[in-house]
Amino acid sequence: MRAINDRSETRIAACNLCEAMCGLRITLAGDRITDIRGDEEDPFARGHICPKAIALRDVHDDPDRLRRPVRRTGSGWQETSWDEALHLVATGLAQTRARHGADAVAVYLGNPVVHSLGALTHVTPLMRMLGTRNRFSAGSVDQLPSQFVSYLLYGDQWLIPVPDIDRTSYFLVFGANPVVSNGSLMSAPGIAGRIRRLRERGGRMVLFDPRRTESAGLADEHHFIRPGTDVVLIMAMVRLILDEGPARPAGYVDGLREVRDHLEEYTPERAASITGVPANTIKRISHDFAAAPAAACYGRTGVSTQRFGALCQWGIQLLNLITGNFDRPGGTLVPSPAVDLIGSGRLDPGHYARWRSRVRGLPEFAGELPVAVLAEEIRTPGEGQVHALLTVAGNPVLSSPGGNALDQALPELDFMACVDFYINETTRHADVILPPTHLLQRDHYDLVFTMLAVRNIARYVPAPLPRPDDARHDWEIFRDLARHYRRKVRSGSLQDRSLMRLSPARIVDLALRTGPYRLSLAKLRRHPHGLDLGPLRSTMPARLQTPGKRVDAASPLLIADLARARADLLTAVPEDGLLLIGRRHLRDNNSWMHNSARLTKGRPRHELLMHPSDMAARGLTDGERVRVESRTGEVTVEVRGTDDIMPGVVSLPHGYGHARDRVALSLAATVPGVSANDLTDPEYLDDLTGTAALNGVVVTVRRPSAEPPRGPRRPHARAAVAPPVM
Ligand SMILES: Nc1nc2c(c(=O)[nH]1)N[C@H]1C(S)=C(S)[C@@H](COP(=O)(O)OP(=O)(O)OC[C@H]3O[C@@H](n4cnc5c(=O)[nH]c(N)nc54)[C@H](O)[C@@H]3O)O[C@H]1N2
Ligand SMILES: Nc1nc2c(c(=O)[nH]1)N[C@H]1C(S)=C(S)[C@@H](COP(=O)(O)OP(=O)(O)OC[C@H]3O[C@@H](n4cnc5c(=O)[nH]c(N)nc54)[C@H](O)[C@@H]3O)O[C@H]1N2
Ligand code: SF4
Ligand SMILES: [Mo]
Repeated sequence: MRAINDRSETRIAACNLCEAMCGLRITLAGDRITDIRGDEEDPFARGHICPKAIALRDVHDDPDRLRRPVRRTGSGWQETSWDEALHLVATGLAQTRARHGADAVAVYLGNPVVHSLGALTHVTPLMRMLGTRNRFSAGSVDQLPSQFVSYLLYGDQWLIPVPDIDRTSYFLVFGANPVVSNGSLMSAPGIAGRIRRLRERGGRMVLFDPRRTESAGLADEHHFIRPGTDVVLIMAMVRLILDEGPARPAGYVDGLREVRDHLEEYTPERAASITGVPANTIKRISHDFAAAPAAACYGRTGVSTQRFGALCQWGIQLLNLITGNFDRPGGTLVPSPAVDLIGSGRLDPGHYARWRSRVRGLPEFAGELPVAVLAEEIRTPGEGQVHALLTVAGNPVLSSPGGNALDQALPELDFMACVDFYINETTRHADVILPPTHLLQRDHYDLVFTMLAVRNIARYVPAPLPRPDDARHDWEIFRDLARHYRRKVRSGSLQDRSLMRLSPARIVDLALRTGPYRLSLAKLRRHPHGLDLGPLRSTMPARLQTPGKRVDAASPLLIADLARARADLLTAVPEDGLLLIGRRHLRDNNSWMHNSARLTKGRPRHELLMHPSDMAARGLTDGERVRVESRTGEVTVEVRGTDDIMPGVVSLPHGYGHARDRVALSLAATVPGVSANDLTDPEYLDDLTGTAALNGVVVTVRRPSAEPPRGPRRPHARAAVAPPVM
C-alpha cells in the first residue's frame, strides 16, 4: 500500500476473471477506482493484463449491479433486507424438500465459483446440507472429460498435468485458443510471450483447430481439423508411436499393449479421410512429437466439449505417457501447490455412475450430473422431479446446451433463488436474488488455479476495496443461508457447521500451514505481490492416487468407449449440413461483463463466421442476416465470410443473446447477437461423461426468405464426416 498523493493510493490486487490470475495495481480515490494496471512486481504475470481487468472498474461502478437482495413481485423487482431474503430462500428450499424430498432441490454452480475463494470454501458444506443428487455445474459444459480421465488414470480428478510451456520444445495443441482465453487448465499469464519465447529457443508449436485462430497466428503450424473428429487423429498418433517409436513410457505405466490392440483401425490414412488432415502430416507430427527432447500435448474445450471429449483427453494423456513426457520437465507436470488437498480426504477424488439422472439415466461424476439434463428433470413429472433451483454465479440459459428449453422450463419451478450480482437471462426467473460483493471487495487466494499453473506460486490478496455496509460476501451468504435453513431442516454435519463458521482466510491459513511448503497467511503477507515457489517438478509416481501407484493406461471404461467412436466416426454415413463450433474473444467473458461499454465497443464480434465458398453456395453476402437452424432451435444472425474458417464449418460465440428480455436486463440487452446454445443440443453429448458436445453440432444456414430444408430432421445431430476410405 503506497500513498501517491493526499487523495489517492494504490493497492495490490489480483484479477480472477479468468485462470491467468494476473496481479493488479489499483489506484483509488476514496472508494472510487481511478486506475487499474498490471502489477510489474507480480513474479508470475510480471505486469501482464488484458482489457477485462480494466473493466473491473465498470463492474464496480455499474448501476445495474445488484447491491441488495431483490425479490420478484407481480409489479417487478423489489429490494428487500438480507434477513427477509435469506428467510425466503431458506423457506423455499425447505418447503420443497419437505413436500418432495431432498432431490427436488437442484443446485447449479457457474464458472465464477472456482474464481471466488469464499464461494469455494463455503458452498460445498451448504450443498452437503441440502443433500440433493441433482447437483450441476459448468464443469459438464467444460473440463469434465479432463477430470474424468485424471480420475481413471491417476486416481484423482484433480491430478491434472499441465504443459510445462516455459521449458518444452514441442507444444502440440488441440482445440484451445490460449492467446484469447489466456490459458485454461494451464494458468499462464502472458501466454503469447511464452509461446514467442518457446519459438525463440528453437521449439515448435503445432495447433489443430477448425478455425485459424489468434493462437494459430503465433504457431509454427496450424491445421484445420473437422470438428469432433480429433480422437481419430490422436489415436492414430498413439498407434504410430507405439509401433514405430520412440516409445519410452515410465515403468509405472501398464496396459499399453492392450491399448495398441484396440487401435488397429486407427491408421494415418483412415484418420486423414475422417479429419481432413493429410496422412503424411499426421506421420510427420507423430515422429517430431516423439523425437522432441521435451514435448507437451494439450487440449482444451474444443476437444472436451465435443462428442468424444473423454477419448480425446485420454489420447492426449497417452501421447504424453508413451513418449515419457508425462511428469517430465518440458513435458506435462502436475503442479505442487502450497494448499495441496490431493490425497487429504478433503477433496473428492472422483467417482462415477454411483447414481444416474432420473429421466435419461446419465451417470453422475464426483457427485454431479450433466447440466444437459437439467431442463428435462424440471419438466418431466414423477417421483424425484426437480421443483426448486438454487444457482450460484451462473447463467445456464445462455451457457448450457438447449438453453432455450431451459429458459422455458425455469418458470415451471415452485421456487428459484440465485446468488449473483446481476439479473441475467437465468436469474431473471428467480424468486429471490442474493448479490455478493464483487471481486475487488473480497480477500483472494487462488485455491484452484494454483493447482493448474505453469509455475508453483502462492499469493494472498486482502480485499483491495472496502466492503460497503450492508453488503455480504459469497461465503457469508452461504453461512447465513445455512443458518436459516437449519432452523427448518435438521441437516448438516457438525464438522461442516464449524467449517462454515470460519472465514475463508482462516481456512486458507490452516491449509497453508499443513501444506508442503509450511506457509501461512502471515508469511504470504510479507510477499504481497505473490511468492514464486519455483518451476514445476516431477512428483510421480509418489503422487498417484491409484492402487499400487501405477497408471492403468487401458482403463476399461475408455477402452469400451472406443466402440462408440467406431460406430460414429469410423463407420458412420456422412450427413449433410454445416458443423457449428464456438468462439471466444479477448474482450468477452462467457455471458457476463457485457455491461461494460469499454469491452463491448468496437467491431461487432457476435456474427456467424462462414467460409466464402459456403456462402457462395448459398448465395449469401457479407453482413446479411441468415437463419441458422439445428435440431433443437433456430436463430437469425449476421453472417461474415472469412477463409480463417474451415469449409463446412460455421462459428458462433456463446454468451450472447441478451436481448431475449429487454425489460429485466438493461445495458447488456443492447448488445447485439444470439445465443449459440439455442442451437446446441441437450441430447448431443460425450455419452461417456455427459459433457455437452457444444462443438460439431449440425446446422443449416439459409436466407430467412429461402425455402426451409426438406425432410425430417435427425433426432441426433452427428458430425458430418467424409466417407471413410479403407
Ligand atoms: N477472453 C476470454 N477468456 C476466457 C473466457 C472467455 O469467455 N473470454 N472463458 C474462460 C473459460 S470459462 C474457459 S473454459 C477457457 C477456455 O479456453 P480455451 O479452450 O483455450 O478457449 P476457446 O477459445 O474456447 O478455444 C477452443 C478452441 O477449440 C476450437 N474447436 C472447436 N471445435 C473443435 C474440434 O472439434 N476440434 C478441435 N481441435 N478444435 C475445436 C475452437 O475453434 C476454439 O478455437 O477460457 C477462459 N478464458
Ligand atoms: N456454446 C458454448 N457454450 C458454452 C461454452 C462454449 O465454449 N460454447 N463454454 C462453456 C464454459 S467453458 C463455461 S465455464 C460456461 C460458463 O457458464 P456459466 O458459468 O453458467 O455462466 P457465466 O457466463 O460464467 O456466468 C457468470 C455469472 O456469475 C456472476 N458472477 C460473477 N462473479 C461472481 C461472484 O464472485 N459471485 C457470484 N455469486 N456471482 C458472480 C455473473 O454476474 C454472471 O451472472 O459456459 C459454457 N457454455
Ligand atoms: S488475462 Fe485478463 S481476465 Fe485473465 S486474469 Fe489476466 S487480466 Fe484478468
Ligand atoms: Mo469454462
